[in-house]
Amino acid sequence: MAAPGENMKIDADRLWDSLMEMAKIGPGVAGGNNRQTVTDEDSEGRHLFQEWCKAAGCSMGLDTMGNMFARREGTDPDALPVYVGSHLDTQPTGGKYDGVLGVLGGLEIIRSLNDLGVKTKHPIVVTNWTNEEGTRFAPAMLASGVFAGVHTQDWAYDKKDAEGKKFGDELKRIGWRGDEAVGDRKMHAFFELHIEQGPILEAEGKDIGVVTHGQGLSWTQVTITGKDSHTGSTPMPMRKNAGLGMARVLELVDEIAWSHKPHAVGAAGHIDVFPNSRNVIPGKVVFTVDLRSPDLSVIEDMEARLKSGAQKICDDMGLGVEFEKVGGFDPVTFNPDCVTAVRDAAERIGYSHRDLISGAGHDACWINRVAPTAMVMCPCVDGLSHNEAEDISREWAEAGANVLMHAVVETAVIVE
Ligand code: HGY
Ligand code: MN
Ligand code: MN
Repeated sequence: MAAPGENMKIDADRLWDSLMEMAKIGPGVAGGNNRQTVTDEDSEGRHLFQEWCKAAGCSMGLDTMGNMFARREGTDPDALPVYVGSHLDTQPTGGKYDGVLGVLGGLEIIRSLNDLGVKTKHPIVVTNWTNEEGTRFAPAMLASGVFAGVHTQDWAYDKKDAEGKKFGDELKRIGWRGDEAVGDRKMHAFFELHIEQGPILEAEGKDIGVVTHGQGLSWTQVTITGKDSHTGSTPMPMRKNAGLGMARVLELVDEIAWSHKPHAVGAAGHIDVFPNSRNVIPGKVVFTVDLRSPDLSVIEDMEARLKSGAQKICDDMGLGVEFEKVGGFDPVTFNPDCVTAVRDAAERIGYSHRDLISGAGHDACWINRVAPTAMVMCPCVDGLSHNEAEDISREWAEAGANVLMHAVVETAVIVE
């Protein structure tokens, strides 16, 4: 005799159609998405998500960081809800699935439970966390970080983009700054479905990643100052080339990361060169060094060697250098009971699976501080993400959403 809900499955076509519909909002230039946080495109995506949630019978909450909470009632209104979600904002050259699969996978659970007439004791709340990517406004996972008490709301509101616009002003401008106090909500548990954004699951032919840990992250903004001067008439010995200084620091970053192989990683994705003119030696460069590892002591070693090594490079070249920590979080261990619920769900449905450490940061990494949390991952093609060519199969989306549904519903407790 099957246990209640044992054979539940989501509607894979409906999920896929919703993913493709959302992907039409904030299209990129190469088939992906550019739906950056608190832009008009972000607002358009939020409206579509809200419309779908209301059609699925959910009430919608909105907090002062723009976090959205679509609630399906449980039989016990006093029971803490099981939350499930991710983010709808994308990189400037993002894919269609990073974050979106987790939000729409959560919505698909609601839609499927409605179709199946299944009730749960605990309410279920589907969440869209604001500004997970941290591209337009650093740091990443900004709103889930405020929700978890890691950042203050005022600090977050004051974060500026490259044009000097403030996050709080932009959130208000697009009409998605709610009244609900951020962080007041208490959760029974939180689950997040996300594409792996790495090559392991596909390479090993596994359908599901059971995420036991998340690696830690450190973002250090480095400013190197030299002297603008003519690229033609300035003799080599007289140059104060901040661009060359950056190049040597980035070589050092690569060397440091490799020194902690196989898990540590390091690079700079954000680089601003001033004045960025073809015939002017850069007098100033500003770049963000992204260092990550599952081991906190490795992150701390890499940060220390970056600072001491970059200082020496710049001293030897007669350049100035300043460091500012602009983002970071320690390695995360997810809740064993929630991880077991994910693993049992994959087992029960018959999906191949393996335990995994998340290489990327996720909202779940912060929410893990305030609620029992775990993640489900599905493969992505060539492990590629943060690229418009990001791709997954319908089967992978279906597998991830099915496992997510079973883990969420088991935790929310089916009521006969
Ligand atoms: O940076 C990250 O790991 C995430 O994609 N925001
Ligand atoms: Mn993401
Ligand atoms: Mn991302």
